Amino acid sequence: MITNFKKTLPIYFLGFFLLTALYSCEDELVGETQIYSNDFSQLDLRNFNNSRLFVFENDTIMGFYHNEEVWVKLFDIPPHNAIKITIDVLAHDTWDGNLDDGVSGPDYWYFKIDDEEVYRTTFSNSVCESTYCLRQSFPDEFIKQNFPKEGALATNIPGLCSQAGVPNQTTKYSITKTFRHFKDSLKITMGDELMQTNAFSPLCDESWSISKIEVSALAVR
Ligand SMILES: [Ca+2]
Ligand SMILES: [Ca+2]
Repeated sequence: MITNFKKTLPIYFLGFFLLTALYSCEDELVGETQIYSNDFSQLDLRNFNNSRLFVFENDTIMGFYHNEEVWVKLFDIPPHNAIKITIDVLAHDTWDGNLDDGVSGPDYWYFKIDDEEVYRTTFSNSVCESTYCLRQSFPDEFIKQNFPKEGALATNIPGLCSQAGVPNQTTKYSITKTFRHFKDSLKITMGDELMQTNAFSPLCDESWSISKIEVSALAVR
């Protein structure tokens, strides 16, 4: 026993040292203040551009979009050095994920901070069988080969337009990302590059909506 203890003790010390080194490299959160929260239930579209609301599944949400951008500007943000953004996105109908055939995809969704793209992914509402499965990049950024609907917040929502009333044809995702940011104003732009050249109405074939945006100002050191 004593021999074993003597052998393993240095390994414990090494592990402790590595863990300490690892954590000391990470940012420490010392303050967090929520500065914005909008689930559109108050019909609040102040400082938005290209926004529109509709009721879907008894919920007022912003949408729906296909090859469009919508943005919101926030002002008078208290002093901070990072910003945390949560966006809840609904992917309606026949999203084709990473499919790269020049007709149906890829189907990208992205967002920008202060006009600079910071996040880009794809969503897929495809079935996934041994012979047919259109992969998506979410929960990672483009391009990763994840399963359709992977990382979703909810999948049991009917389609909206081309799949109206069909079960499980809208998928809801919640995306939370933290970025370095210092300015007292912030512009968040959400957009897509959807492709469906063979559809009579591409907007009806596949589209997206936003059900919630939350922003927190962070102090990290
Ligand atoms: Ca499609
Ligand atoms: Ca498509």
